[in-house]
Amino acid sequence: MAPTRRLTGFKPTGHLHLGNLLGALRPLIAAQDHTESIAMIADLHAMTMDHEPGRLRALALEQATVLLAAGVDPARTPIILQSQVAEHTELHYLLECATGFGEASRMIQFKEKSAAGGPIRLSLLTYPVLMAADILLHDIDEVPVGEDQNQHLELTRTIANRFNARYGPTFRVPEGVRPESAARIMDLADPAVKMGKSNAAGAGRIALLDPPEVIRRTVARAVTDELAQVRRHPDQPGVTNLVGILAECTGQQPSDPVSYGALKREVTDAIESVVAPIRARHAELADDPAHVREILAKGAEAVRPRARATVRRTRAALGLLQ
Ligand code: AQP
Repeated sequence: MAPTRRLTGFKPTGHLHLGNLLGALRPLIAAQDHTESIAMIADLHAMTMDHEPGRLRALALEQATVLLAAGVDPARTPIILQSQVAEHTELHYLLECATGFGEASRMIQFKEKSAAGGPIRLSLLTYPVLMAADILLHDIDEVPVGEDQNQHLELTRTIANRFNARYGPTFRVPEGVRPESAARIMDLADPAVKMGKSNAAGAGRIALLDPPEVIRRTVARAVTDELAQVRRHPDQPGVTNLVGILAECTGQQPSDPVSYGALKREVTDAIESVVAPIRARHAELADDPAHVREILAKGAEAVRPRARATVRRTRAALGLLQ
């Protein structure tokens, strides 16, 4: 049986953080042995909100470098830059011709982000269609999705099923899967929200390239509570998050009983032991950006034949002259 094909994407809207590592990057690396995965830096998705061109370029290269430093093996898992495989945008347009305005405007993320005010880019509305194109282009079987992406994956499935029924079998219909690790890492300064790349303050974010001193300070300032009990409990979101991070980083629960101070020291050490090798390898790789760019070019080359075939199939199904 052919190995399962998976797609995992990272949006270069900021520096990759501990949440990205534990929730997406480690599962991707672990799956390299038994899946045919593609790692995608979704730079086109990073342009749906106001963006700064130089920063986008720098972050795209940095994320590719961090993926390599963390252990993504480009020989098994092509690392691609979304914008360098032009078939993504071609299929995006073709799928727009098979998607309703109502379907796109119903997406919760669009409603939330557009409600924030300011000019709204049209690409924010059509972004889930581009995501559908990303997935359908590569004949993906499985997409690891967090809850916030469920609705977009469902839209992908709807578009694919409807297209297949209307124009003939064209797309493989993907399944959403929960990542192997159930980790949802919360912001250390505000455990009610997930750790994110573009959270305004970023005071509770651990970036994978943060120096040890910054990590120590961020954990030391992590929000806890007055209960003085080291356990996972809904009434203790801050402590639950720290215990969860410790468990994910070490595979162990904290030794019991332990003070919050001791817990934070254990968490700091555990994070440091996970990120130190990534930081060190990143420093080596960052010395040779041409090598990383070459890996991206090779990744694009590796996925292009399948992408071209999908676009050809789609164009033919829609009645475009070949
Ligand atoms: N806090 C998190 N805990 C666990 N997993 C997480 N992921 C993101 N944050 C956490 C997973 O990382 C992958 C890549 O995420 P993304 O680049 O698409 O961005 P995102 O999901 O929107 O996360 P961010 O970091 O919060 O980005 P911004 O701030 O730009 O919106 C995904 O698999 C995601 O589930």
